[in-house]
Amino acid sequence: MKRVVTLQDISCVGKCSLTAAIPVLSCLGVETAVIPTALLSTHTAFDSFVSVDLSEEIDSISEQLLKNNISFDAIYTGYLGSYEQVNEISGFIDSFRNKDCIVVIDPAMADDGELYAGLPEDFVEYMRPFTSKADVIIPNLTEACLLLGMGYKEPVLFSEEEIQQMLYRLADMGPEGVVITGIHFGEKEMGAVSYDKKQDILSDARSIRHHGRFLGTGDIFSSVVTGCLLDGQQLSEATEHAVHFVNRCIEETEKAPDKRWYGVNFESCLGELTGYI
Ligand code: PXL
Repeated sequence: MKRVVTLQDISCVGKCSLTAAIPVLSCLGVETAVIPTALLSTHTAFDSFVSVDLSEEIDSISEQLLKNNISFDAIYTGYLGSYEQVNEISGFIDSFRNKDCIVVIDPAMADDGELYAGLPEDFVEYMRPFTSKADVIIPNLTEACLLLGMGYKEPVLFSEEEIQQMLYRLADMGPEGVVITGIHFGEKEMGAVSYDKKQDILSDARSIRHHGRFLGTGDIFSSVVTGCLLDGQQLSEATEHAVHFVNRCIEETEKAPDKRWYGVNFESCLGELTGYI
């Protein structure tokens, strides 16, 4: 069985980051180790929250894992909330990566043209060199613009040509694989685009467009891509599965009478993941 270590926060309530990544990766048949980078009462879209930074714990945890000869088939990072966390995790990657280990970085820091609440304004300056360590990066459209130093505009206003150039430019920054999420294909469809630099393959994956904001879907998306890559799938196939699964989670949420504003009902769909591997 493949083993991934995922490094991101644990939000007590919020249906995101580790509480989404663990069940999704487990259902994809991957042993899921975790390094919680921060403990939050809720994710940062709630009106108020407390956050405890766990950066200082990462070094001693790494040391113990190394002492126990533990290695990973993938290192997957998500939301990081401080410069210290980025620095510590950068060191973690240097210590644990090897030629058989794939590094997936979701530079989760912004959406809808805005940085997440509580992050420092210049956070992208730290995220940019960090993402160059990845084999695969999975930004949403806002994060892709930030990483490239481009202005943001409504997703529907990006042309196909512009999106393609963004994929190439992000791949030039280091990663072999780039997936951009939150792409609009006209008024009725949305999904993701991917570029596999080694194989020179561009692809897209689409589902019907849902209106509204669906928090945590980026974390679910990246977890599906990581699990499918560990299953040996091509980036385009992993992206196709992630778009399909996120669409299913949104459909289930929209039908639920108790739908929660802060996250999607991925729980109802977990059983479907076994069909992806
Ligand atoms: O889903 C991304 C995410 C993860 N973790 C925390 C967040 C967010 C987005 O707002 O605040 C703590």
